[in-house]
Amino acid sequence: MSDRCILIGAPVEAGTGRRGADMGARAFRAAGLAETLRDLGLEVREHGNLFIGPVVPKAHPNPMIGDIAEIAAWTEVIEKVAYETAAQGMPIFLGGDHSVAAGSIAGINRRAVEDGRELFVLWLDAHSDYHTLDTTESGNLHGVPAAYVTGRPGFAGYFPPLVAPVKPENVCMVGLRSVDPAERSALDGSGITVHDMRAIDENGIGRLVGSFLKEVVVRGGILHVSLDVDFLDPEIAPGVGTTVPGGATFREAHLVMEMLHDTGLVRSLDVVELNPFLDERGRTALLLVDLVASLMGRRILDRPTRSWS
Ligand code: 5AB
Ligand code: MN
Ligand code: MN
Ligand code: MN
Repeated sequence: MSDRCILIGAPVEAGTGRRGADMGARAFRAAGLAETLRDLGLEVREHGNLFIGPVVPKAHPNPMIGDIAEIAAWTEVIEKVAYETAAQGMPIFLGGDHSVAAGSIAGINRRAVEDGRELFVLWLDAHSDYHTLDTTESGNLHGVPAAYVTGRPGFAGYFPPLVAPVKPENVCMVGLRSVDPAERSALDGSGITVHDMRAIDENGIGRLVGSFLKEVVVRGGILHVSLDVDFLDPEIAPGVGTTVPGGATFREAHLVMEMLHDTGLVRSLDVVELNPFLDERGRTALLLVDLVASLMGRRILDRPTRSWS
């Protein structure tokens, strides 16, 4: 874990069906993200918000898909910044909808492969986001990034070419409770580890995440965390477009963040899908700042360092 955080705003909302996610990055800043990280003794570099120029619309045979050219342009910009900033510190991508992760993870893994490192991804989400362009029924491209970054077919000619796909075996999804039929059958046998809410109820989130983290340690990997706000229960995190009841609790989410910090393996982070237009007096933004603080080392009490191997 680097002592230098690089905050990168990615005001993308063309990947969702609801307006307002493009204000997410602003809300994280208003909720005091930079100040909170500095209070933890970290250096914070503000990269500002990314932008794309005008794009030429492009059609896809799937008639539900709308803004594919815009998301492709965002993916290209974000990929480049991810690749560059991964060599300078810990990039934190402030979404924007989850299509941001198509670019962030692609660029982070391009850097990892170049450095001879094995990248693992912890995907914290109510959804698996494992649709291809052909299987998405909503046409909302925040539902495809996990498929794109793991190299599922059908993106060529629409999304930027993927230099380095992440191995599906290196991806662990936690918190799932809304998976479409096409995603479900594609996940089966994909190699991706999936823990739905029932698995969390039965086993405890600490045990499930702990065994994944142990595997990353044993295999000498590094970790990217992709945190979709809807991983959290909507009762505590209402500021998101795609609420699904029965999500992670306050303590479950903090525990994951605290465990991630203890491993020292996290090199990059997405915090996505925050929609300030739907939030209540900033409470979702404030909760996310606190979760990032736990990930970056805030703790209740000091405790002996756990051995992960
Ligand atoms: B999110 C759904 N599977 O394809 C679809 O919020 C939801 O980034 C996608 O996880 C949710 O539209 C995307 C029904
Ligand atoms: Mn998502
Ligand atoms: Mn989601
Ligand atoms: Mn969502």
